Amino acid sequence: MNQQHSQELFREAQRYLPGGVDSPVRAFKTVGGTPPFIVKGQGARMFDADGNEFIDYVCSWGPLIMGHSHPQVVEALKRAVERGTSFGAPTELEITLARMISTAMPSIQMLRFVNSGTEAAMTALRLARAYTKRDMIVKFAGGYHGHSDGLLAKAGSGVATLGIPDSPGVPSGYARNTLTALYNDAKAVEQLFERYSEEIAAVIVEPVAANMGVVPPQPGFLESLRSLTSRFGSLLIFDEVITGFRVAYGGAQALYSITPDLTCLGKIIGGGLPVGAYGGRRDIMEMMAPVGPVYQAGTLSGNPIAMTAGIETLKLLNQPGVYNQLENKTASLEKGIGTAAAKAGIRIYISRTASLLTVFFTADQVVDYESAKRANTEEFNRFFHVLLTEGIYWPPSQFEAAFVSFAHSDEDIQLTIRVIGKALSLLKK
Ligand code: KE4
Repeated sequence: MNQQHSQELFREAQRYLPGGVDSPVRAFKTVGGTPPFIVKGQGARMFDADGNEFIDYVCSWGPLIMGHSHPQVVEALKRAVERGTSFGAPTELEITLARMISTAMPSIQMLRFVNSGTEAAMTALRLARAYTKRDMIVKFAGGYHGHSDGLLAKAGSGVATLGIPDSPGVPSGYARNTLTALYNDAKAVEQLFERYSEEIAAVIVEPVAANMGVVPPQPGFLESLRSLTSRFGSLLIFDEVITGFRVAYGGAQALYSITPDLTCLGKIIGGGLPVGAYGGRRDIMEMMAPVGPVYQAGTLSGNPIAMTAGIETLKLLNQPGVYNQLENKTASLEKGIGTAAAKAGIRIYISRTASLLTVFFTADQVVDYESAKRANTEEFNRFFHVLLTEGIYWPPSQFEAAFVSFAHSDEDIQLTIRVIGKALSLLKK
């Protein structure tokens, strides 16, 4: 695959941007090689600076569930941009998108738009702390909720100990209030509550984990978190930045029939433009300024261009049969990969929820971050590069999700399966 122009651009980018990127995973550091510099996205495809064409399974890390440059979104954006890009004043578009979200997810009685999932999760935790007057939070190893200081923390030695920073620059004082448990281990969460009961403000969880690779909740796990937080007067925060409008139109809270107290959203609700949101129970949300004392603000929050892209995307999703087709496309991909792996004699574990999928290079079941980390990343990296060379743009990390969009045709899926079959058979050699 000719990457001469991307290589030149990557060198130049690294003069101005750390690692040549604006978000670390894009630099291909764990898989190696040169990231293609993209010039265009269309439907399920992306095109790079050297003229290479890829079937895209990153989809901007989730937002583009209807594919790149969907005509309905593009046309609406063209009209919107001619009316102005930002006013720093309220618009009806914010009401429209907020109403669509609240109708889809009734637990969200009230919400506020921000500009990223990080802002949404950061503010939801500030709000939970203010509402409960407690400082501690519980998260899960391998769970990612954006890069705010308190969330870049990992378990200290042993589970029921205070958190320690997971990145330089995070003060230990911030990290110590973050307790960590293993995903799907409700018993560990109960132990944390028994030890820190009156101090835990909230549990924040990806209702389908997707930042350690895709790891669905085991039966009873989410229900346990709901009952524990209710029992101890803490809040349950669903981080649905990935799962919101992805695993169902009503998100994971609809799929698993769990009502969280607060929900974080992002990605799809912006339709490819920067949008995040946090929302939930009215009595909690009305603590936010200017109604209540908890402060949060944002220059471009709810801007009309981003709102337009989100509104059009949700309109497209809220059509009969869309999620059935997404399910069928991804189930077909999953089946084809399984068949190809069996034929190649390669032991993999495919983990899927709806149109989220991860191929783990391990023979064992993956139920949490510890089991995910046992995957063979060297095999994954070789797999990744065969796919890229053959025109399949797979997520450049074993610990990320592949995203199938409505724009992926049956032919795209069959072509992908053939290429994956080739990649797996080459691993055998
Ligand atoms: P952003 O700040 O990147 O918009 O959202 C942070 C975030 C919050 N919650 C969940 C569950 C998330 O997955 C994310 C961000 N997801 C990553 C992909 N795993 C974004 C890709 C990247 O970091 O470049």
